[in-house]
Amino acid sequence: MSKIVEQWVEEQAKLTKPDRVHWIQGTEEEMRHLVDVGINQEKINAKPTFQPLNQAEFPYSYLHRSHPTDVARTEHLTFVCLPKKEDAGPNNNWMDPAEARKMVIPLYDGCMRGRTMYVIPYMMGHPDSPYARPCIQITDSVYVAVSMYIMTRVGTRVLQVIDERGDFVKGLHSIGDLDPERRYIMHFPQDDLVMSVGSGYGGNALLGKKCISLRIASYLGYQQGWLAEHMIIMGVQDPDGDITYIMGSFPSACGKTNLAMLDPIMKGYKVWTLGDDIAWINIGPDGRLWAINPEAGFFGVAPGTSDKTNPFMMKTLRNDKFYPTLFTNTGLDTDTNSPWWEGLTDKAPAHMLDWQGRPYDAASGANAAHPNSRFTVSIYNCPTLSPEADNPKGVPISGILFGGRRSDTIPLVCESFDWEHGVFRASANGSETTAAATGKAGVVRRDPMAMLPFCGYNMGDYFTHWLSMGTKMAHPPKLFFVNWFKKDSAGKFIWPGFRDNSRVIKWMVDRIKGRVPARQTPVGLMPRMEDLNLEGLSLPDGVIDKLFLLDKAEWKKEAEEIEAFYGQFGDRLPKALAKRLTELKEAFK
Ligand code: GTP
Ligand code: SPV
Ligand code: MN
Repeated sequence: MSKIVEQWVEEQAKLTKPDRVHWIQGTEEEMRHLVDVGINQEKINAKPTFQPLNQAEFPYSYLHRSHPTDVARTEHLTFVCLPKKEDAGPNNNWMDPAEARKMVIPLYDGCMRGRTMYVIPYMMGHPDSPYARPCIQITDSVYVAVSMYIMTRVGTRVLQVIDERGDFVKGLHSIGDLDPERRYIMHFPQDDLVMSVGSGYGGNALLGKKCISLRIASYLGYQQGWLAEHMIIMGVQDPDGDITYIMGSFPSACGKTNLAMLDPIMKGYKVWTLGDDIAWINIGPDGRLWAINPEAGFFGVAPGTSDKTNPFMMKTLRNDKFYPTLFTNTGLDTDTNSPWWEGLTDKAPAHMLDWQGRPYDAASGANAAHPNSRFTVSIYNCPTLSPEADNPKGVPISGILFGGRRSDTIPLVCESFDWEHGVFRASANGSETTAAATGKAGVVRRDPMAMLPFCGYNMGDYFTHWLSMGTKMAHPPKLFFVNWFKKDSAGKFIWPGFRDNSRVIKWMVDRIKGRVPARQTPVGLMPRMEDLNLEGLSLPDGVIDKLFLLDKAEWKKEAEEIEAFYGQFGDRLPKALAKRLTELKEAFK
C-alpha cells in the first residue's frame, strides 16, 4: 500500500461518504466480479448497468445504456483552473482554482452514500515506459471501473511505481445525480488533479482519457518539453517490408479509429495499429520524435463501423480475449440479442429496441443507435496490433497528418513546405462539428491540431511550444493535411474514403522516402497526378479535379476565418504564424 495514495483516498472518502471502499487489484477474477455487479446490482436510470449480449456473436460483451441526458462530452461544463485566466486561454472555460473547489466540493459532499467507492490504480502508458504516468481514479460507477480496466493498465503494481516516484495524477469522479445542471469537469493542472461530477459517459468520466492524457498531460508537456496529442499512431508497411511510423490528428468522430486499423487497398501494403486516439510524443536522443499510446483500449464510434468500412474493428469486437467488450447506447436486435447501429448492415433488423431501450420503429426516421454510441474494447483484441505497441520507448515518427471534416476548401492531400508552415496549417485547421460533443453538429469551427477541447493551457502558448519542438529536432517528421470529407452539391462525399485513403497514405510514405517530387501551390506541396495510385478506382468525371481544387473564393474566406480565430490570442500568437497567415491572404486576395 502506498502512503500518499492512502492519505488522498481517505480524504476523498471523508468527503464523499461511500458505504464501501473497494481497492481495485487488477485481477481477472475481480474484473469478472465487477461485470457481475453491473449485471445484478448497480443500476443507471433504474436499468441494470450491464446487459449480457449474444455471446456467440460478440463474446464477453455487454450493453450499457447511459442516462439519456448524458451521451457525449460536455465542453461547456469543462474547465481549466489555473490562477490566471490568460494562462487557460480563450480556448478554455476558466475558473480560479480556489473558487472552483469551493463550487464543486459541496457537490461531492456525501455523494457516494449508499454506493461503493472504487479506487483504481492505473498506468497511462506501459509500466516499463519512462514516458508512462501512474494515476489513481476514484469513481462510484462500476461502468467506469470496468471501462478503466479495458482502456488502461490497471493493477496494484502502480502503487509501487507511485511510491518510487512520490507522485501520481489524481482523478475524483462521481456520477452525482447525473443532472446536467450539476455537472462539472474541472482540471487543476498545477495539482495533477481532475474533479469530475455529474456524468458517467466517455471523456467526462474515464478520466485517464481526455482529462489526464490530454488536458493535464499537455500542460505537463509544455513545461517539460514534450507533446500530448489527439493523434493515432500507425505503422505503414510497404511491399519491401519496411515500416514507416506516422501519426494522424483528426477532431472527434473524424476518422482516427478507422485510419488506425486501415486495410490498405493496394497489394503489398499493411497497416499496424499502435493507437487510435492519443499519443505522447518525446524527442529521442537521435533527434527524432518518438511516440507512445498511453491507452490500452479503444473507445470508438459505433455508427458507420461495419465489415465493409472497418473489418479489423469488427474482428476486434468479435475477438474472445481476456477483457470484456462494452457497447454503449447502441440499438438492440431483440431477435438475436445483438447490438446494432446505423451502418452496421444495409438493412435494419426487423425487431429492435433503440438506444434508450424503447421499441424502435424504422418508419419514424429516427436513429436506433445514438450518433455518439460507442464500443469499449481492449487494444489486445485487435488483429492488426503492432508488435511494437508495448515497446516502452515507443516508435520513431516520420510523418504526421492532420485532417478534419470539410465539405469544401481543403484538398484531398497537401504537404507543408516546412515545420513552421505545417504548424501554421495545423493551427488553422477547421472541421465541421460532430456528435462526439454536445452542441450543434455540422458547423465549421477552428480546431487546431484537433486539440481545441483538449489543450490544458493557452493555445497561443501551445503554438509557440509546437514551433519550438521543431527547432529542437534534428529530424522533424514531414507534416501533411488531408480531407476525406469533400462533398458535391447534393451533399454526398466525393471521395470513397476508408480503404481508399491508403492511396493517399502511400503518397505520403513515398514523399517521406524521397521517392517522388511534389508540385508547389500557395497552400503547400501537392501530388503530381502520376504519383497518385488510382488503380481500380472509378470516380465520375471531374471528381479528381474537385478533390485537388484550390478555389480562390473559398480560400479567401478560409484566410478571413483564420484571422478572426487568431485574433483571440492577442500577443500570445507567435509572430511566425501571423506572418504565414499574411502570406496566405496575399496568395488569395
Ligand atoms: P473519436 O473517437 O471521437 O476521437 O473519433 P475518431 O476520430 O476516431 O473517428 P472514427 O474513426 O470513429 O470515425 C467517426 C465516423 O466517421 C464513423 O462514423 C466512421 O464510419 C466515419 N469515417 C471514418 N473514416 C471515414 C472516411 O474516410 N470517409 C467517410 N466518409 N467517413 C469516415
Ligand atoms: C472524442 O470525443 O474525441 C473521443 C470520445 O475520443 S471521448 O472519450 O468521449 O472524449
Ligand atoms: Mn478522440
